[in-house]
Amino acid sequence: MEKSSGVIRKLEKPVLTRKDIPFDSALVFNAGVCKYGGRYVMVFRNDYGDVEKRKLSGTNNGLAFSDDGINWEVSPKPFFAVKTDEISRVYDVRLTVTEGVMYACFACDTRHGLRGGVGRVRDDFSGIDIISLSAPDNRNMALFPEKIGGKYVMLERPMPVYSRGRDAFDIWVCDSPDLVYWGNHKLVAGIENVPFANNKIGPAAPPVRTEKGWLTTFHAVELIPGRGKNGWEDRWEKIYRAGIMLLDPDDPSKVKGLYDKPLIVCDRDFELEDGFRRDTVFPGGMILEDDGEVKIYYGASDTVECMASADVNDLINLCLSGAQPG
Ligand code: BMA
Repeated sequence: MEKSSGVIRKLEKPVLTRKDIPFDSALVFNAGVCKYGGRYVMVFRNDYGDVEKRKLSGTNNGLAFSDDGINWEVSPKPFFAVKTDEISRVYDVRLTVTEGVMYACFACDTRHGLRGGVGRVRDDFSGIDIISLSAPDNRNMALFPEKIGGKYVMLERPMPVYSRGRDAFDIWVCDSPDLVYWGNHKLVAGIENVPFANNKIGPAAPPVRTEKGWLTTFHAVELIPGRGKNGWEDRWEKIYRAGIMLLDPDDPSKVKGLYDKPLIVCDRDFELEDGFRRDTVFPGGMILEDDGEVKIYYGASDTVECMASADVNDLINLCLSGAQPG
């Protein structure tokens, strides 16, 4: 079986599964995580439905808190769900604390396309106030934890279906004076820069600042036509792996190094067992601790939420060992 990088240490079980959720829950995954007010805060995606019949009926997002980043207490009610005539659901939240304020980037399904949202998490955790929604289609966004050159900065993954073909998506960066008006879009990395992707790549957890630059995970998708049944659906032909790269501290459109092999793959039974979409790793949270430990939170098989850790210098060295695209 394909293995995660040797620098990665995984916990022996997921940090959150549907069994931990005090409300209707079938799949718990793709969480955003940050440190705020001395605690760890998580917003996780919760797809609910009938697990026995393998039928999903909706999505909301739950909230959880932790003192150590490993043991989580889940709030009793769903935290963030939007359903209007226009918006059918919001999901895959990534949390970033910038200048002491907690923001959330999230995906938003609408009648007129897939949009990426930026919102402010209320101080009393009563919800998220939406600040801006991107033009469609663009739903994978991750905000940097600091302004650069006086501007908010965000990684994003526009979806140029008309010109690039289905699913040929890359990682871009843009900036904004106010989190509403986004511009100055630049390409960060293309699919061709990631040897283990043939389909699409996209931002994962919000970047963390290190002495060598912005360290950031990304998701990389390999499509294997004919791979067949790998989960609940009749067909799941994609493999989602997590990669890692290092971006220039002052100009994050410049890649200082990109590790040319997968960082995290699904290689544990608890990541695969009864998985909705097996072999899917989707990181949404990354925390750099004072002692150099990096915690990476990722959805596994679109079914459970897991955590792995690594030493920050090991991750930087991996990026610099395969230094491209330059
Ligand atoms: C993407 C998103 C993610 C999901 C992934 C794999 O397109 O929908 O939420 O984890 O597919 O199913």
